Parts: sequence; C-alpha cells; structure tokens
Amino acid sequence: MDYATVEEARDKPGLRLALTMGVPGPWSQAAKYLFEYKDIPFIPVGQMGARENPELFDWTGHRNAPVAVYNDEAPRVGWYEIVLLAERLAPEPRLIPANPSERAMMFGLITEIASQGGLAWQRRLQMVDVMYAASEDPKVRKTPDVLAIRYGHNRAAADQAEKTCAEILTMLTAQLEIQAAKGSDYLVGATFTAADLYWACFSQLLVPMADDLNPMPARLRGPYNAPKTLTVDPLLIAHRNKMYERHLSLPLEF
Ligand SMILES: N[C@@H](CCC(=O)N[C@@H](CS)C(=O)NCC(=O)O)C(=O)O
Repeated sequence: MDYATVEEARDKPGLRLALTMGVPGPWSQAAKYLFEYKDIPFIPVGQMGARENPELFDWTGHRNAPVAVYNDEAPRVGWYEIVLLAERLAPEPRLIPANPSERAMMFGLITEIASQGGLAWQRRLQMVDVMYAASEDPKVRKTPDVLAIRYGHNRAAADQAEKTCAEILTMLTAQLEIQAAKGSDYLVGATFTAADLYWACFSQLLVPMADDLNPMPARLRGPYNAPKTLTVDPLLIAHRNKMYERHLSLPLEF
C-alpha cells in the first residue's frame, strides 16, 4: 500500500483514510475493503500502530486507526459510522440490507465482532498477554504497554477474554448454520453484507491466513493466532475464505 503522510493528505478533497501501516489491523482492513468494494477512491494515510501519531492527532483528534475524513466533514472513527459513510457515498453495490430485521441482525453481528468489549477487543487483551510473555525487554514491551493503556488491559479483563470470545464464536457458527439451512452462504440474508466483510477481516485475529495471502510480520503471527484452547469452527474459516475469494482482493495489503 502506498501511504501518504498526514501533511500530504490533510488539505486534499475527497476521502482520506488513515490505516495502520505494516500490520493487518482488522478495523483498518475492514474500512479499506468497504471503500474498495464500492469503488470509492480514497487516499490511504499511514498510521503507526501503538505510537503517538502526533500529526494524525493534530488533524483528526485521534491517534489510532482507522480514521475516515471526507471533504471537510468531521473525522469518523467508529466502524458503524464508517460503514454508513461508505453506503452513503456509493449506495450500490449495497453492503447494508434493505430489510430492517436483516439490517438489525447485521449491525448486531458486527457489534459482537468489532465493538468495544466484542470479539476483537477480547482478542487484543489476550494479544497483550502474549506480547508481554514474549520479552522482558522494556523496548519490546513498549507496544503492549501502549495497547494495554489504550484498550483497558488488566488481569481481570484479560482473564475473562477467552470465555467471551468462545461465546461470540459459538454464536457466529450457529448463525452460519441457520443461514446454510435456508440455503444462504452469507451471515445475513441472501447476499454479501458488511457482516461478512467484517468477519473475514477479523478472522485474521484468530486464524491468520498463510503468508502468501497475509504477509504479516513474523513476530505478530504468535499474538494473532488464537490460543489452542479457543476453538474456531472450520465453518467460520471456510466462510471467510469464500468471502475473500468471491468479494475481497487477495493478498491482504497493509
Ligand atoms: N475506533 C475503531 C476501533 C479502532 C481500533 O481499535 N484501532 C486499533 C486496531 S488494533 C488501533 O489502531 N490500534 C493501534 C493503536 O492504538 O495505535 C472502532 O470503534 O471501530
């Protein structure tokens, strides 16, 4: 990915998207695919994970990613408002179901995957533990130190993470089974939606794809892989592989 600096991007018109550089951060990956899927042009702007990013903060008021800035509108940071922006800028091909109960289901599923306290949030708490266990070197521990403070890591929070992850994974597997019984390959309704896109990207935080498809730094493979005690049903992985093959570009770019 060819990233612009904040200085190069901030005064440009159109969509600017700050994305975490060099790692397949799932919130950034999902935001990137939303706009790619809809053929909405954007300028990718580099954010450095777990760093201060003072220029990004000065521009948007945020240090993490993704941040979507469209023309002179207020910066958008939450996945929900970024999904709505993509749908507004290019209503077709749609990623949000027209049917309200399907829509509610879709947003509920992404909440479980990507919101505060959800699957990826819990996985990040576990990841901080793995990073701490890997080294006593204060320089290496700077990254988990920053993530721990930003995302509320403490012993009690990390200790309950596996249970919450397991519950959410069980729910997602059951949803795929319900859908399969209705003859659908998708998490909601009969077509590809943002829920499928978010699950595909966030599955990389449990079972990252092989290096040829997800060329992530080797040091991150350990932290990105789910602990052996956490079962990820093969149905969930087959689903994400299908979503990438049908609807999303491979290999991953970050
Ligand atoms: N604001 C996003 C979540 C963004 C987020 O958690 N970003 C993380 C992804 S790991 C990040 O940038 N972490 C590295 C950092 O804090 O620099 C949302 O609610 O959708």
